[in-house]
Amino acid sequence: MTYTLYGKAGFGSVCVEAALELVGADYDFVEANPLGDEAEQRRVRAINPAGQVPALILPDDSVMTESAAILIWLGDRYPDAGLAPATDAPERAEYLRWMLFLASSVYSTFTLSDGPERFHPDPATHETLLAMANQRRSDMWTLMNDAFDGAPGPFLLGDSLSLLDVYVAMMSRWDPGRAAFEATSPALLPAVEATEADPLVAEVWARNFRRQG
Ligand SMILES: N[C@@H](CCC(=O)N[C@@H](CS)C(=O)NCC(=O)O)C(=O)O
Repeated sequence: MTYTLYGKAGFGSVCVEAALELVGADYDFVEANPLGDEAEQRRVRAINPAGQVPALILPDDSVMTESAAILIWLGDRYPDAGLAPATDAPERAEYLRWMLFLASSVYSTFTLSDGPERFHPDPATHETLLAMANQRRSDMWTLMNDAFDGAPGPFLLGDSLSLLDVYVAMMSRWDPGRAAFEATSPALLPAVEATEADPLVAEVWARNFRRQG
């Protein structure tokens, strides 16, 4: 059962890499830069027509994309790893809610940052678009932070690490940086720190976020 993960250090493949490590799956990592030159972008589009990573080739050779879907699928596919609430667990609804929130409301702001020209052709608008994407991201972190304020912890869904923690921890490292995340999301921070203290997660982080503390 070998997977192939297409990704790049520090990009959205990080959470899938961590999930594959945590479930104990065999996988090969193939470096693919969706923001690289035209040839590199063509290579990514050959795997994922959206031109994005992560993309995961499953053992049956089918292709899976969309980070939240991949995490949810892996969590369900390896129930013994205990990284996702079972379909009948009380935490399941909250797990799905926030996994999808992160993909649709937080990650989507990076889609704008990665290519504002895809949203408006006039370069004169891009500075404003980028500023609005940053503001929107900050607002969404605040909203999620408020929802988890006072939650028992130590992880977002309670006693044990889930792929929701891994997803948040990855995005906490992205623009505008960890200090900004700490300011907007103090209630999420303890779970992020507990996640990063997991030895397997720490190894993945060391490979992917070399320049950040
Ligand atoms: N909805 C996708 C978004 C993936 C995504 O935007 N990945 C970034 C790298 S972190 C990327 O490939 N950006 C290049 C682009 O959007 O053209 C997912 O959740 O997997």
